[in-house]
Amino acid sequence: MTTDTLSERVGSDGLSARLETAQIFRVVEEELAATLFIDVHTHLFMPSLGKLGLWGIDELVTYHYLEAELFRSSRIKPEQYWPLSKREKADVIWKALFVENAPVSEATRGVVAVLRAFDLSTDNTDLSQARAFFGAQEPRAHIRRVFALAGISEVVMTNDPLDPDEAPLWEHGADPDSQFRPVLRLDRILNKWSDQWQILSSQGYGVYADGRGTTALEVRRFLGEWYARMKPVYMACSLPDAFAFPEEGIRGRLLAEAVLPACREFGIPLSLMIGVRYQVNPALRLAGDGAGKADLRALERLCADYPDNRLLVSVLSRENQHELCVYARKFSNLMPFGCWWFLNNPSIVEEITRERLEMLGTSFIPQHSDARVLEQVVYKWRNTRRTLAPILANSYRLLTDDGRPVSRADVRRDITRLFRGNFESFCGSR
Ligand code: RAT
Ligand code: ZN
Repeated sequence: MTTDTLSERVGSDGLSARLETAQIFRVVEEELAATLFIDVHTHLFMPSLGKLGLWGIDELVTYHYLEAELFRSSRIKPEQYWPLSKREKADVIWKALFVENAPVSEATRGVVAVLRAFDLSTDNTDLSQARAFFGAQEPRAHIRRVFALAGISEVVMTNDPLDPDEAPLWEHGADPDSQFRPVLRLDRILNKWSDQWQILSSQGYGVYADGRGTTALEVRRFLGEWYARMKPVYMACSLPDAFAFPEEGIRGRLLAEAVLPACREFGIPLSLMIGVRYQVNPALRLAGDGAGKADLRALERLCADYPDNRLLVSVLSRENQHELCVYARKFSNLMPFGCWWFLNNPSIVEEITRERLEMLGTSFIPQHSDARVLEQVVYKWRNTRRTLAPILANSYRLLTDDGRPVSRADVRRDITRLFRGNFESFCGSR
């Protein structure tokens, strides 16, 4: 249901009327369902970026979250798995995680919920019915249907200008799409400089392996050119648990002398996703990263020393969540967002979201999907709504108990702020 149709049904009196305690949960559920969210971080791609955009059952079943689970429930070894075709991989995972075991993990349940959303069987022993269904979809109409099922109006992409498959598409003028907002992702530049600097150098930028001379200025010029090409809503980088700032290394220098000044110049935030332990098991490839507790004093320095930069921050370790809230209370240029990757499970989302509401009110962005496969937004946003409804309702119940009545208009304003307004105002787009 759209917000408009809901308000017609409710009427303006109903909007401002005090809610009885017994009504609160239902109203929160209705408002969560009626609000179209902005998905502030995904790995989805707009149609003009062609084959980069993943969708359909074989991609859903071979999501790297499921690949990690495969090696726990099957005897297959990574070296036997990787040479298989995409279909063969999906068949192996389906058999191990969906046929021979009950798909109770968050990532496996997600596939079940997607099948159900499209009225497909959820307990078939093979994927033929689902393959026939997804194979018959027209991509653009399918995207519209998926967004409607997920209750989202737009998604934010992850666009790396040094990705050899992606960069040429932008250079040839990929058609923008208002439902897919670009993000200038800096992982290759900031985390893999020793492999990447020669690519910039070969493109005519005066950069050096050790970062001397014109390097930082030239990286800034590179960012400026990509800003003009992509019009990103923010720049972004994932960072290890050992991230430190300030630091003498190349990453610290490029951050201070190229990235932060460029973000200030363009008036956009920098998103930092802190706490990855890259490739703790390289045999698992994309599924081989782990998580570690970071020293958030690096974030304290960034917030304090760069008050004119805005930082959108997600931290991967559960142990860092409370500190992140404390820092957000100190620095209004810090916006916590999402329950990222290993945290996107109902038990942990519940804990983190309650803590954030208690410490920050509605001044944070509760969740992003991190979807890599289009249809994942259906289950990820469904799960977010399901987990958040009782948490929000409980906050309003406590508030009512403490003496402040709550109306549907309050609930609508808060949900809109959490899932749209905070992002829009932090990114300067509204
Ligand atoms: O959650 C994920 O899919 C991870 O693999 C990462 O991509 C992470 O979200 C990131 O953006 O670095
Ligand atoms: Zn991501």
